[in-house]
Amino acid sequence: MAGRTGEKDDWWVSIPKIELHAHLNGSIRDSTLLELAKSLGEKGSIVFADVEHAILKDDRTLTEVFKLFELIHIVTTDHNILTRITKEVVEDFAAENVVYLELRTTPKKNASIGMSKPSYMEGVIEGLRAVNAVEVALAPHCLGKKGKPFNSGCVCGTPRKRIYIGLLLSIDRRETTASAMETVELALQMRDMGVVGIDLSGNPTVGEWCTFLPALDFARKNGLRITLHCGEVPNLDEIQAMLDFVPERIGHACCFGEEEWKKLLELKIPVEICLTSNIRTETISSIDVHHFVDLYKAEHPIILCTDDAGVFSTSLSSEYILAASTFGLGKQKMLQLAEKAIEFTFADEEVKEELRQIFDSAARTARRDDLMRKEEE
Ligand code: 6MZ
Repeated sequence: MAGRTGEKDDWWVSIPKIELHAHLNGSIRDSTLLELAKSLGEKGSIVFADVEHAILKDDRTLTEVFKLFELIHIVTTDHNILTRITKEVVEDFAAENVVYLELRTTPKKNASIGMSKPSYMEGVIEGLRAVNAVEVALAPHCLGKKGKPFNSGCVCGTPRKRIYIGLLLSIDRRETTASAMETVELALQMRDMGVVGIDLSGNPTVGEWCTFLPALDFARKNGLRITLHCGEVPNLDEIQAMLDFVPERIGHACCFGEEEWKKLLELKIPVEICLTSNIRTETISSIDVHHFVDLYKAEHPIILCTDDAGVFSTSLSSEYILAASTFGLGKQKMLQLAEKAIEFTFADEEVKEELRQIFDSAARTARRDDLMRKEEE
């Protein structure tokens, strides 16, 4: 993923960035997905020739995306594979200078391989421990011994870059109330393992808001933060109900009517914006009419995110380049946009303060480079 931008895009890769909307299995590397699918094909569990096209295809409607997720889940729902994917995804984000990553995933069960929701998450946590390229620090700072990385691999004597990680447990819209409640209970048990909140996601044409509300209420009462996929399809009653819940953040906000816009702006709920995802899935007809621009002009809190960097062949740097070039925003403005995301993370104040220092230093470097360039001209 990090390699998807070219040399002229180095600046965008080099600036610190915050990723708040990334689905673990959607961020899988193409190369890993192909390799794993081939290996399942060789074992006779799937017919590789049938799935190769689905994996390599670039443009997918929302329905096709959820079909692809079914395939991805067949390939990845295994403890060791989850560990590998988690490690790779974190290292890919770190390679493009994501300094704080909120990674979300749906805990799954698969009795045939002895997988429960807790053991699924153990696979993910092992992946965080396996990260080599950077130091992993969990978002609630008070958890670990201060200054001690969560991962064990070390580059002797050489200080490594650090990435802060917060985990969000996702509830899939296909789940029952009981299953959603189970996920929230697991999230509460895992607060000392970097879990900071709950996400509601999955095929937006499936399931009812009232099914998930008891679990989301319970999560909130117990101090978990909540982000909802909201308005990926035009279901205005549901959008209204979700806004009335006043989640800490929402994702997408593509298919809002006038009333819903008004409410969103009044409530100032931060929006996770996923440009490439919205265009590829055709939830927005073209990039120049994307609501990013209206929200940006209204100074509404927004955060640029990838959604599914693997599935949509994108990276966070590419999303910044796309926004800057489409909406005519200069580097200074984009760096400010990146920095503002700090306030919308589910991290504690101590981590936020460390992130502020990282961004202050990046802003100083950017100003100095600007001055030097002007002197040379
Ligand atoms: C809604 C999405 C999504 O949880 O297995 N997911 N839900 N809208 C989207 N926009 C395209 N992209 C991904 O990651 C994959 C799961 O995340 C949700 C879906 O439930 C998908 O199955 P995990 O790690």
